[in-house]
Amino acid sequence: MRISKEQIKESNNGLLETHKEDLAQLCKKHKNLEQVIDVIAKYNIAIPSWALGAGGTRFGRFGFGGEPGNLEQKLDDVAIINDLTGSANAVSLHIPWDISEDASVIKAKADLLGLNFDAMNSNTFQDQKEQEYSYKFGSLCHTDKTVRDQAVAHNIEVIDQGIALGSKSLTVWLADGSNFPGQLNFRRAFENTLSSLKEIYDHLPDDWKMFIEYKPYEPNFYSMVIQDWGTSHMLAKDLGGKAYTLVDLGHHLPNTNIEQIVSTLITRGMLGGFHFNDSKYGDDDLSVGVIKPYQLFLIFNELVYGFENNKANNPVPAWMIDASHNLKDPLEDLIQSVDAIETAYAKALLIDQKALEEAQLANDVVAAQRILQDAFQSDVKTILAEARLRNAAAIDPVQAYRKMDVRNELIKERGMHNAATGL
Ligand code: PSV
Ligand code: MN
Repeated sequence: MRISKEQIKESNNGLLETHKEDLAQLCKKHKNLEQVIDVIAKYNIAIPSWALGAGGTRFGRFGFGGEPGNLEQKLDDVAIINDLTGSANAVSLHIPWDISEDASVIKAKADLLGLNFDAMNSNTFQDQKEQEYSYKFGSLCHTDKTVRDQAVAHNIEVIDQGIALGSKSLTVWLADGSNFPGQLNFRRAFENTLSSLKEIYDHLPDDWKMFIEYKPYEPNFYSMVIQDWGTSHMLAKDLGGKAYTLVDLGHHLPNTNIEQIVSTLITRGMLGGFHFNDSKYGDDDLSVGVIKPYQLFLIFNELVYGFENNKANNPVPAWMIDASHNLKDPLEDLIQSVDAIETAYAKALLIDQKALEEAQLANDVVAAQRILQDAFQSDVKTILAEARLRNAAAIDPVQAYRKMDVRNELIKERGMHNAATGL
């Protein structure tokens, strides 16, 4: 199904008047309001193809009616999110979960829907049916060169698929590591990983980027070969100028200061990509902003500051959601995540950076805190609504989605028992 411009207009009708009044009020309050609205209106976040169906845990998965059963239907779902929010014009594919049999058909469909292909994600953390060698003891780090070669070949295949779709980047996340002390030799695992990554990197077109994602634990619980941003940064530096670190918000030990990591990476020109999600305990993959919205705001503060003072010529990161859940309607959930990301971004854009710098230089801790908290406590709903209106999207996307009864339309179209590929 496709949402029409008329449906969106209709959903906005009852909300327009109040919105205009709110906007007029807000204009009086913030000097840089127009600029903030403009940034938010132009901002886009890639939707992960694997989050469009019901997620699961290792204990179970509860299906959801009208799930997309193939890649074409997943694109339709991303278009629904994009039409409603005006901020999700890209999809990030996980291969082989979302392999496209005929890339030209998929590309044509995406073009028609106004969607791009963001980073391609390889998968050497699961064995596939037709696969010759197992990744049980690792992939790019494996002790056996034949297994490493197979994992390298898979990544090269993913790059080739991405080229056909118009993507410009590859995200490598490795589950490689060990569950027991002594199981692997750290040094050998690192060297093997680096030389495998070099082979993949050599295949990367000049205008592509490689993002190296780190994670401290899971699925391995004693060691992960790429456990932290430092390891990722080291690997990227050894590979060359097209390799960057990717920060997944769920891939840190509890209470890690992620905003400081973000700042350091931008300072060094090494922040390539972002996976947004939220967590209470580990890599919980909860909807963005549900647990630690202040942390997300502080991360955006570093992003805003980092890109305004971008001496290292850091490219604009690939922004992606990486959440998965087993309770909510995935489309409503993704809309909520897009909303939370933009909320944090808009609040960070309201920070008076000049005043903050003055407070910092004067060591006025109280003033610095007030400046941050003033921005965090600002209500930015109207800013997001105005940005959406300018993109011909819905003022309140979740409400519009419900009013249009999208899920039931999808169930009518696809049935109750379509199961999406993915986690
Ligand atoms: C691993 O936890 C990860 O964050 C990687 O990005 C994977 O590709 C993705 O999750 C799968 O959901
Ligand atoms: Mn991730």
